[in-house]
Amino acid sequence: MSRDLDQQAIDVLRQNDRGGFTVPTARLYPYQWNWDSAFVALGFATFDSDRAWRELELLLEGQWANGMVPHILFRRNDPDYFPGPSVWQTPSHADGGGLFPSGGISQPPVLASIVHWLVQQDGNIQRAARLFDKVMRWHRWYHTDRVPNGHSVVATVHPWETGRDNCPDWEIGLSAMEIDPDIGVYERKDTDHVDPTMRPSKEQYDKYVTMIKFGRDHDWDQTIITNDGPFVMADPGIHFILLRADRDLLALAKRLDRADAYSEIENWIELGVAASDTFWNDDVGAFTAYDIRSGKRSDGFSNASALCFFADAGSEYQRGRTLENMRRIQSKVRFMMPSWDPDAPMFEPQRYWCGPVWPQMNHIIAKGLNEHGEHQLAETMRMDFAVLVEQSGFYECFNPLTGDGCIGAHFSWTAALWLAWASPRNNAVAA
Ligand code: 9WN
Repeated sequence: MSRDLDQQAIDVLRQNDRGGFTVPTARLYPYQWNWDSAFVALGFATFDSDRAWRELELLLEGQWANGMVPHILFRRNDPDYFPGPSVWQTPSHADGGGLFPSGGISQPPVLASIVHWLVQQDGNIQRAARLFDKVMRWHRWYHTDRVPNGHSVVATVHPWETGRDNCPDWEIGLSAMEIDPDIGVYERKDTDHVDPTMRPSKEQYDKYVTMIKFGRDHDWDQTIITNDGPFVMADPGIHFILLRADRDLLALAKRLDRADAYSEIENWIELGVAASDTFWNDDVGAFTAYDIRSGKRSDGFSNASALCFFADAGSEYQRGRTLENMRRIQSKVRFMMPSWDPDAPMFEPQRYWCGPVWPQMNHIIAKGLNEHGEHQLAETMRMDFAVLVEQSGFYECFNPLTGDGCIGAHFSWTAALWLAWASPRNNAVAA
């Protein structure tokens, strides 16, 4: 059974391979996505180490002159996806964009951690050395261009940048903004491919498109977008992933003997540790999102709240309360870790980031838990993910109450994390 699933997972990755880069799934997401590719590399690394590195190298081909690595790379136009390159209208290579059109925002920067783990596995320091400066420049972009004036926390300017698109966390920023009356008529494609009750609403899409229009109208000037854009919130997901990635980048710098980079990265880590407290919401007992402009805090526990362990952030008290929340949530669902608190308003077990379990989030949450001695909960998350795949297949995400697969099937990161993490073969490797 699991041997079959290993083979099926390899087949999914091969089928989604477009020649050195992987699409998340055919038709619904027909381009290369940023954090998807990083996780996908872990799957390739289990059977083709060269191909794993290639995935990351191709992702970095999309890097902009300012250092940003965009959330989507549009190597060629594909009418199956909205919003495509003609909507984003990002700068050409000559004007500071990447080698080809892309989105004008970024995504959670898990890449440095993945590069570090790949080197630990295959020792290929030459491949890592070739990526190092590019990853440094991306982190520098996050620590400068995405920090609003007068603040010390990395912001996010679009829910898509967080990778947790329609999480209820973003309602604070969304409800404070207006839909631009000039966004024009557009045709969504996602709801042609999958059940609309699993996807964001029309109003949310109008606001997502409004944010794109703002970027386009300002020639994708990231300083203007970060300071004056329609949506400026702080995401514990990006914050904790970046802090962990900074730590892994420092470890990588040491492995590569890049002493010239140490003090800059150490400074980022110091700032990141200090900024963690600004996410703490004592009423909830968790690190939650907040709106940079109004200071309003989200009152829900999301799977990003559980990433404090991964970042090695927070006090013993803060981590203890986070664990209490996770145990309460565990008693409410069959499968850990839902993306939104089942006790909070707006929980919907099948709607995207309002409830479903996400494989890549489970993986990094569990990694952090293991590193903090919470082995039982970490193993529950791994086993839950394994059962979800055995029961429903390689879906994008899963209903935490029933285990049904949601949205995209034959999904790349699900196949990759099956191979790299959940497959029983990994027990054999560890034993
Ligand atoms: C927008 C590709 C991406 C993931 C995100 C997920 C979803 C895109 C969309 O799909 O977002 O970036 O069109 O819905 O939310 O995390 O990277 O798999």
